[in-house]
Amino acid sequence: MKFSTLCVIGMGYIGLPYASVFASKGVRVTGMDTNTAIIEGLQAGKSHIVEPGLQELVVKVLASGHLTISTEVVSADAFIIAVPTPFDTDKRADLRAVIAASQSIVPHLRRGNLVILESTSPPRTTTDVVTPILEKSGLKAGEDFLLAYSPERVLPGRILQELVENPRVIGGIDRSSAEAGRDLYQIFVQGEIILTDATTAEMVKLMENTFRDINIAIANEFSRLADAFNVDIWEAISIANLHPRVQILRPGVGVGGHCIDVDPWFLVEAAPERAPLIRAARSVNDGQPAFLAENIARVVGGLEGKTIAFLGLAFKPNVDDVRESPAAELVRLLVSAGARVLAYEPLKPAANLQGIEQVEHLEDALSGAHLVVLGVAHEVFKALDPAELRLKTKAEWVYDAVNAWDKHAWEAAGFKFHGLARRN
Ligand code: SAJ
Repeated sequence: MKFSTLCVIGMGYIGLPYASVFASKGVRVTGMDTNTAIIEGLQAGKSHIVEPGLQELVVKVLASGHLTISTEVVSADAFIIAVPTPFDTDKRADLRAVIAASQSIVPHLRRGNLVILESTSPPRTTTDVVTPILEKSGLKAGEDFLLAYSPERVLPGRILQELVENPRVIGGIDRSSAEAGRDLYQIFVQGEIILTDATTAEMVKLMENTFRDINIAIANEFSRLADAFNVDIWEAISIANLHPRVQILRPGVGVGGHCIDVDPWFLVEAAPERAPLIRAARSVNDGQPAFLAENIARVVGGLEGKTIAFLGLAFKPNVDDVRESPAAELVRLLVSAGARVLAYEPLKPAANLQGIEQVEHLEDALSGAHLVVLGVAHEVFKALDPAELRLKTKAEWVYDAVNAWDKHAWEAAGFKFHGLARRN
């Protein structure tokens, strides 16, 4: 099948990069979003997402006329739904955006069109939720139009590279839909394209992120055990990982973002009695900020009256995304334990996070601090020189929650150095 026009619904972390890459390959793309602030920014050539290479690409495809930004869905050969699927307070998938996006396609759906759902969704969403909505058009899925689920699997920070190079799974509601999906993504995907059915593709996506969540949970649990036995967890992991079939991930502040800490719940929700391990891993990872807050309090002899310079609010290193950030959760716990915390996030200097006092300059955080906590291993923080920091703060302690700093260098600069499960 040939595709010359495409409408991408949702101009977020996934939709915008995809729309831009398709446009750069000569497809006429309309990028649609309901958020007028995002649309106005994009129309003015400003990407609202910090991702290497994206701003330049957006400017280029807008200028070439291949990408048009709109608040309306338009007719096209293919539609991609790339809207958020968060969970609600009961940890159940909130599919309102997927439902609204599907409904918005109905008036524009024509015979021969292809619709792709990319948003991470609970098993059977494509067949049981999206299909009946699209069929309100009077057209029949599989007969009159094609429908597939194709999960995005790109890593924030490497999106433009991974969306081209990663293997791509396309789950059709029937074989022709999967094949049409392959024809669409072949426009730029260089990785292997694997065809399957829609529900398998939905489950594959959830299994990938759940697998990672459980692996991070065991790393976090090991860090707590190492702390109890006064073992340096980083040394222990590096030795264990010499085993040819062991690959322990990194313990840290916890798991955040909008994927790995959300997606496992979609499996729990679908069959709670069958997913005890997934639920347990979630609670270990969700509990990691509290473990660290207690650990930090112990190191400095209580937090009441202490001022902390806290470095990093993003959900992981080298991204500006602060959604569901475990570092932000740790800040809130330190505050509720009595500390004054001045948080510094160079990649998002004004994140406006509830309950968090953020400063724009590192110096403002450091000047009155008793303790410096490293919460996110951004490259800019790794590059800090302890001797230079010594001149900017009277802080007695340094606490590295993410194993990014060299203990000896900080001690040589006159700090008392502690970290997550570093031997005392
Ligand atoms: N983290 C650790 N220790 C580790 C690795 C990660 O504590 O060893 C933490 C991070 O700091 C962060 C969280 O886990 O808070 C998640 O970060 P991540 O880099 O593991 O993953 P995401 O959320 O940026 O992207 C994941 C990826 N999924 C997998 O690697 C299986 C990505 O490929 C998916 O496309 C993405 O979720 C998504 O959108 O679903």
